[in-house]
Amino acid sequence: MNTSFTSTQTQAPSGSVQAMEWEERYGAHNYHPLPVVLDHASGIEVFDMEGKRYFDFLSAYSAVNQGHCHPRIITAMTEQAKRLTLTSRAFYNSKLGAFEKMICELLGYDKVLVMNSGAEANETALKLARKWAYKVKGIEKDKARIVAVSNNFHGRTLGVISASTEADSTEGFGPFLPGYDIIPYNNVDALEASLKNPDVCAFWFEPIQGEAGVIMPDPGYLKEIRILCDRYNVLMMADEVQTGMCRTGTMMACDHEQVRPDVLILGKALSGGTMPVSAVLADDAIMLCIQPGEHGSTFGGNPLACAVGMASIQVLVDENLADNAHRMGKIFRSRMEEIKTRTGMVRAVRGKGLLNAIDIDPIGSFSAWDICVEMMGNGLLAKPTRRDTIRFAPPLIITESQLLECCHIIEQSILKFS
Ligand code: IF1
Repeated sequence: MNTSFTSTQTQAPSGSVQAMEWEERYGAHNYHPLPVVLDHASGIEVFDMEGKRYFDFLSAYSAVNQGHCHPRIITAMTEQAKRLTLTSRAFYNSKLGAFEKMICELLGYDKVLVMNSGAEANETALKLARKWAYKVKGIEKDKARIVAVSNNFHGRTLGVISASTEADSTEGFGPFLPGYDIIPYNNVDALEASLKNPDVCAFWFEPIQGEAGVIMPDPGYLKEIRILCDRYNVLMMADEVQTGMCRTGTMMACDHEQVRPDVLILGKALSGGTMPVSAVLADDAIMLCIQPGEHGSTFGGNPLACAVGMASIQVLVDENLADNAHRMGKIFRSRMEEIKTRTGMVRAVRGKGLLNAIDIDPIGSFSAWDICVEMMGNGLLAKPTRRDTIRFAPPLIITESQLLECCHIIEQSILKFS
């Protein structure tokens, strides 16, 4: 084993080509990125190593809602980083209580459990639901079941992918965690039938399915979930890791139907894209089912994460980013509908706020990936979620003039294949 570092191991790549070569040679091949190497960013603009500018229409999968390197968030981060970054939860720290108070009062829950990644927050919610099943609902030990929906995405950990219906997420990773019932999304009858099983403790869903291709449920679906979960004494567990934090034009996507989940799962933009910060919110009857020593994480609730979390939430509120997402989203979808009519190459446009997607109707042999490569060449970054679906999710700070410029880039890129 090499125990002495040499100078070559601390060098920066000479440029994008070498950066990609190094990733190919030394990195796991668990992604297939677009061939662009990002080096610095501000707001909705990202720049590659050669200084070329791109408009970011992915926002790191909705983690950069506040815009890249938001000054207020970076200031909070750097000031806290010089003061105290990590204590573990073996001790109190001066930032966690303030963050917990702020987020619980803002979102209207008794308590919050702060974790790191979105997958960890979902795993935490699953464990909470099971604890509640045995301690409150009275389900027989080890019999609790959780209902999930097909085409779900909640993260990559084994407990989470055990409920996945996607081959990419599950193939070759078995055996899986038992105790899940899978039903179709957006199907109230199937939901009611599944909740009649007295061993069911929770219904776990995304208010809009992001990875599945920005799949929107019918109006009223969220309200129906709330009614049925109340009727059958089942926890309504909303994964708002991607749809939350103002992305869909309201603080949470469940707000569109004035629905309050029993368990609310957050991540991504909770940190403004600076570091992993996730959270699970619930009232005491649920949250206190977990007692000291039964769950935790080294970094969960660290003071740096809490300082960043408070600044990230403050930016969303102070800059009215939900309202901007709502207004800009309407303009974006109307421009996409125009492109659909004009080019005849777009099969569908859908979305809410600034979480949108188009289905490409490939006339020839080109795919959504080809269009994304073309858009990249024209200075806009987006990525397909399925073969023919492109998700568009810019930072929520985007202005109308930037949005219209980007719609022009999207249209020109699509027309290249007509
Ligand atoms: C990847 C997808 C998006 C999420 C929801 C939990 C998590 C995610 C609704 C887990 C994470 C990310 C993960 C990233 C790509 C991206 C993604 F394509 F994978 F599905 F956005 F749609 N709940 N989504 O969307 O949060 O543990 O990643 O912090 O894994 O490739 P995480």
